[in-house]
Amino acid sequence: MSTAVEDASLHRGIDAVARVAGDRPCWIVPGRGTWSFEDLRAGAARHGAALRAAGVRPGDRVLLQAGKSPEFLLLYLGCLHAGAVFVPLNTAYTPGEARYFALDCEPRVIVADPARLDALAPVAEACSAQLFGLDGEGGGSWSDAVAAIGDATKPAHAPRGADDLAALVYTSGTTGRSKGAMLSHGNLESNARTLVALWRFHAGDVLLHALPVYHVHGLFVATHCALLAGAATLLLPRFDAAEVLDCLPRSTVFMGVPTYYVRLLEHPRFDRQATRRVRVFICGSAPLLPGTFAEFERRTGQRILERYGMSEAGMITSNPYEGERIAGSVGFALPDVEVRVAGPDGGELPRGTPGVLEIRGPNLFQGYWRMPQKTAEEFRADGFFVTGDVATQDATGRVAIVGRAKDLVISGGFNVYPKEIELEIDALPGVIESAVIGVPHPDLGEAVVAVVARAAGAVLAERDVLAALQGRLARFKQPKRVYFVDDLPRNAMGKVQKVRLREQYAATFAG
Ligand code: MLC
Ligand code: AMP
Repeated sequence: MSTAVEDASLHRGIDAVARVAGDRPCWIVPGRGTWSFEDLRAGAARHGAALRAAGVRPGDRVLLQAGKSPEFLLLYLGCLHAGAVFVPLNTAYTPGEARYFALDCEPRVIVADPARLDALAPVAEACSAQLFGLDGEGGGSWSDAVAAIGDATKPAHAPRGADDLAALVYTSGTTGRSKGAMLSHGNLESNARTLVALWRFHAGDVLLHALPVYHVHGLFVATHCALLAGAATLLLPRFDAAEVLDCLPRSTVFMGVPTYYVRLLEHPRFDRQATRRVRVFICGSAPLLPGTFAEFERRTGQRILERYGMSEAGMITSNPYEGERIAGSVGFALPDVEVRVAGPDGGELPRGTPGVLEIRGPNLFQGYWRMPQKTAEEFRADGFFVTGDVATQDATGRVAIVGRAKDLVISGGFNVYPKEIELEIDALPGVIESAVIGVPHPDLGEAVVAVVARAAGAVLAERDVLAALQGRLARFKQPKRVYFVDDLPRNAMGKVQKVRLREQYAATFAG
């Protein structure tokens, strides 16, 4: 915690917009109702007060693993109000996985879906956290705690410096251990304001929000853009193509991962008429296939605006709002972000040569939580961060992501780190070793496949491997197929040749 001279709390920025927006709708939840910007202001203050009442002090972590709802977002805003560090967790994580995150970030408060409270009770006890429930309808003991805050209680928000932490977002690593990316108030606000200007967000917009709110895409990019523009958000609990289609005529902006666009295009109703009010469709988190981009333009007459980002930096590059949006390109560095395509020593490569993308800017995170060594390894001496994404940049500065130096699978927009799954599979009796890869999947972009070297005579079938992973790993990380081999292919250095495996199993989900 720093002694903030100047208050640079993101709460202040959002609250200033909300005060002006007043009674205008902020979140519209079909089937539940509408929350105005004034409701948001009051809610953020109440949730902040309830956090304080639960013992949360500025800089303390608050871990949330619950369904998407206005209350989820109010708790996030309450954290900003109280100066706490918000730690959102994917709802698909098992209690075992949640335990790892909790022990790592040592939250003062854990709020989780009521159905998970029994499983999480030992976790909360292990890290001396208070445990509350919050369901997708806004009910649960957390809401009771918020309701118990009297109307007369109007605490001032906690002032925060630009470098003070606002959130920890867990992102896995090549070692299989997840790292908490420390995002500051300054990181989040600068990135959001840049995007509001670049994508021309304004108070008349209606953002259709179908993304999960525990990741950078749905929580920061989508939510912050609408809030800081004073725009309304149609908040859907999850992505459902038919429901999105129903809401599009009331919307002006849509954001999604490539799978959303693939699924929308499967609907015959998805056409020019259905999309006529939407001024921009934004896509990211995983590569958008040129075929999807082209088919989208054919059907709607609009070009998807693809952008590129990551948990450690929010958004980094974007195709232009005005100007050409090109398939296979993620556009240009954001106005306040520097990018360079570099070789292994960090030296910039000639334009057109593929290399690892390195970035620097006010959006760049403060390092990995309690991992100074790991943080130092990922930064160059001049402050550039090594993304692990392989890119090219053309003469005009346009960036294309052409591969990944990091061993990562992106399935339906969720990151899966093979090492984590390999460690689980390798521990099974009868397994010599395993290699987990991503192969093309028509719906998810990539799907997780495990290739397992089985010991001679071992009786181990695909269903045994899958059954063993059940309950240990979130479902989206579990392989969609398991193949058995005698030996994994290796190069002269003895390294498993995943490229060969990806080629060999590329057609697993074809057709
Ligand atoms: C769900 N399942 C998945 C999956 N999502 N499997 C693999 N990959 C996924 N992404 C599995 C479930 O475990 C279940 O398995 C089955 O699919 C059906 O579950 P579901 O919940 O009904 O799935 P569905 O609602 O269709 O979800 C798919 C999806 C969702 C694509 C709509 O995953 C999604 O919203 N993804 C968005 C992720 C996202 O926001 N990423 C942003 C990261 S931020 P079974 O076997 O039990 O039936 C980031 C930075 C940046 O990357 O640049 O933005
Ligand atoms: P995460 O760590 O979950 O934030 O995921 C970030 C990663 O998603 C990046 O490092 C990229 O590998 C990938 N990514 C995000 N946007 C794009 C995009 N438009 N095209 C290709 N990959 C992307």
